[in-house]
Amino acid sequence: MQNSLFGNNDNLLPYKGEAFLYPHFFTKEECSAYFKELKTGIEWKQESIKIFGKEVMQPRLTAWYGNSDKPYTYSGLTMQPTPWTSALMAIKRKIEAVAKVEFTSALLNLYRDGMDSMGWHRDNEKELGINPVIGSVSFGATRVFKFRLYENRSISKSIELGDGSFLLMCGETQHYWEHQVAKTGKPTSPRINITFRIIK
Ligand SMILES: O=C(O)CCC(=O)C(=O)O
Ligand SMILES: [Mn+2]
Repeated sequence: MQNSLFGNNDNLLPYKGEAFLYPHFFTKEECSAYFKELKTGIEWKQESIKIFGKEVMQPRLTAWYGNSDKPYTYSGLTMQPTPWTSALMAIKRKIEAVAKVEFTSALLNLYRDGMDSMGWHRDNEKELGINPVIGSVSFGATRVFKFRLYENRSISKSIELGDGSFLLMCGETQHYWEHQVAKTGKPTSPRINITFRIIK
């Protein structure tokens, strides 16, 4: 895929996948308005997940928004997403113009401080189809986002996702690369990330 908007058309990944970063996709004004609106206007929850049969609280707050005809399955439960807010819809429209797809759903993550994180994973749920297109938007504090080769961890690549950045992942990325946002000991203010997805 070619992406020449905003002067950045380089694929971040050396092979087997495509990821494009637009560091300043949103204006300063949009960033502060969206950050405030999402922080207070979203139904944030701290969910638990099962790890080796044990219930553990996720180290961040989350929320699911999306089209009502696209329910999602989580820990064996089918859940209805919350309908899009006008801010989420405006953000979605802006990235869709570049991604050239229509997103149906979004997972929102609120990292309250540097101790909040997301472990290594791939966004490869069956509902996302063969080559998922993931549009990831960040507001607030800059955090390090790391890719590593899933098969043998032999290659890794770190990028910074700052305020107003847009990361587009597509092609075979979710087959061959996993990603994470690690904890950091540095004093870190809150960050909101939205990963837009297409549930088939
Ligand atoms: O916070 C981020 O940048 C990553 C979020 C993520 O990987 C996800 O929601 O699947
Ligand atoms: Mn992910």
